Amino acid sequence: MKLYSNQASPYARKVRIIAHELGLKLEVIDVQARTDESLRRVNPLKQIPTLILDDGSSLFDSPVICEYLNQIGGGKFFPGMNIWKQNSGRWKALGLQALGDGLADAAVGFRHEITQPEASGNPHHIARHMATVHAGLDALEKVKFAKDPTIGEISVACALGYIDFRMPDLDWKASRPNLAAWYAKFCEYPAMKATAPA
Ligand SMILES: N[C@@H](CCC(=O)N[C@@H](CS)C(=O)NCC(=O)O)C(=O)O
Repeated sequence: MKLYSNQASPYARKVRIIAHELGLKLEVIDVQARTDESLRRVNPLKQIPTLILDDGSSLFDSPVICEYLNQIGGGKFFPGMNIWKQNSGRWKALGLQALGDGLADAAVGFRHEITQPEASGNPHHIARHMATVHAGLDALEKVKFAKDPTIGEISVACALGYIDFRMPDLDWKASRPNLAAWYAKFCEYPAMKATAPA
């Protein structure tokens, strides 16, 4: 399987973490999604991550690719049914994934605005993205994370890694001590170290 990816992408990092954890070999092709038109041949949305299966078909976006790899690799990152509380673990994990991905969307959107060729970007968009980043972090400060990481925990960690990489001046940790402590511990996983943004 081939993965169109980028070392800085929080979404592609989710996929690389799952593959690393499950011992799945991926041929990783690094691309600049914003400018590389050839990506559109395999993904009409021209986005990474895009996974090319051995039969040549393509899968996107990160939640779909992660669940696919989890299934073929026999992983436990997407909890299933629970006979006492149907689907509770699953919805918690998927809900947390949505929050983590949404936080990444706002941080990526912010970065996109401030790196516009016109230099300053749209102040309304910048303010909206920044408000979402702060609200997302505040919501995560109250979350009780699972001991055995699910796709939810992985998505949140990838979003936080992207924020630290691309928004280094955002001092989010001092006012969110629970989240900061959880994240520091999570960063110790070998899969996190092997996939750090660059
Ligand atoms: N919801 C998508 C988001 C993917 C995404 O936005 N990727 C960015 C890179 S970090 C991208 O490909 N941007 C290029 C573009 O949209 O033109 C996912 O989870 O995979």
